Amino acid sequence: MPIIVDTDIKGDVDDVGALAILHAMADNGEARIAGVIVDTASENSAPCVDVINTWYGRPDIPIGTLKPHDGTAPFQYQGALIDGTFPHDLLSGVDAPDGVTLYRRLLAAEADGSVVVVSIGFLTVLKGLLQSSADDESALDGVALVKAKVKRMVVMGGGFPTGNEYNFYNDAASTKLVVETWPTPVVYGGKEIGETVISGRKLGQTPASNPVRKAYDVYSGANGRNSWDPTTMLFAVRDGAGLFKESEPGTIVVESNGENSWMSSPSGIQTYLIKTADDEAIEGVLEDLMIKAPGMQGPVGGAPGTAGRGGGGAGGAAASGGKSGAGSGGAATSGGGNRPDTGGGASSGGSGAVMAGSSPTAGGGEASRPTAEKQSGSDGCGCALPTTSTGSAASLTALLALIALRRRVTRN
Ligand SMILES: [Ca+2]
Ligand SMILES: [Ca+2]
Repeated sequence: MPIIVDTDIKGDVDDVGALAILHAMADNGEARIAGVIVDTASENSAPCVDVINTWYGRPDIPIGTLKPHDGTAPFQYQGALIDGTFPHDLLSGVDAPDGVTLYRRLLAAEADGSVVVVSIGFLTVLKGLLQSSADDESALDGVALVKAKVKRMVVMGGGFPTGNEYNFYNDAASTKLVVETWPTPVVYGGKEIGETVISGRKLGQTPASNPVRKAYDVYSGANGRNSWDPTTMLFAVRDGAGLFKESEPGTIVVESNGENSWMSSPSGIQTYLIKTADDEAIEGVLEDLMIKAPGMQGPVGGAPGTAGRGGGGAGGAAASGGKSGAGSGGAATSGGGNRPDTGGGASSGGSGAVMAGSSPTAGGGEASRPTAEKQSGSDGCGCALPTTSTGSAASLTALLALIALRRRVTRN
């Protein structure tokens, strides 16, 4: 299942958590990450995505971004991620392709009706996609291209049955256009879904070299964060999985100020999420994914981090088994994460503007939640997954060869 993530990774750390659990699920073979679109004007957002992708062994996942950039300094945890501590080669969003262009390229390369778009930020670039015209990427205009390629979109936004939520009101005009014209099914994860689900508190069990841990540390100490984006991501990949169900079909209604309401309708192609499990159960699933070492395909827990990062590429390769390109799309490759991004920089960080010193605890509020752990049944379990223990040396050798090849290709 090819996934395109649309993120405002900047102001809130739960975008980092959502990317982390997506990579963990990709390592399980549950999804393939086709690309990531940044919907903020921060030139520091795309490098943050590249840091996370690189940590998980997928350094070449295409990343596009809203343009032009606003020239703002790295914000809060952004500074800690891109100060050179964590490897990545996309050093600025300036070097990333335009988000609409990349959307069109990614969609054109995928099989008809296959793509899941996960929007965990503003709908600004999505508006641009819907308003786009035929170009070198595709002969279809934006609406037709989405209709052909996108199976469904899952959106963190709004509140249900009524709401007034940040992702929606921050760019209300884009929100209104997208929700009123998106031509395929949409599932909305409202603010109320992730509001009381706290995740990220177990990241201290992972290596200090884990940028996800670092981002959460900088943002909120060991207190975790509300899980608006992670819950939405979890549903996008796993559907209900005993944790969520969809509402009756209907249509979302968004006012010009971004407030939303809901109209049930048997002919509607939109739904919103309803929780069917308690928050602790959802937290357990999210935490297990969030602390899963890159590339590991076995159970979580037990000396996280000892697996190192070498297996990441193997996970990426395994994740590419979904439907790929056949029958439609163009010449672009469809292997998970093997397409070169356009980041030109060769070195991996090393300098850059370091803003890490200041670490205001933005967001605030949720620290009041008691940290007493309820050991949910899923902790340390991950039971169903097989442990593959053979062939690791051989696969490591193959992986190193693959990395060497990829470097040559990427660097021209
Ligand atoms: Ca990269
Ligand atoms: Ca977000």
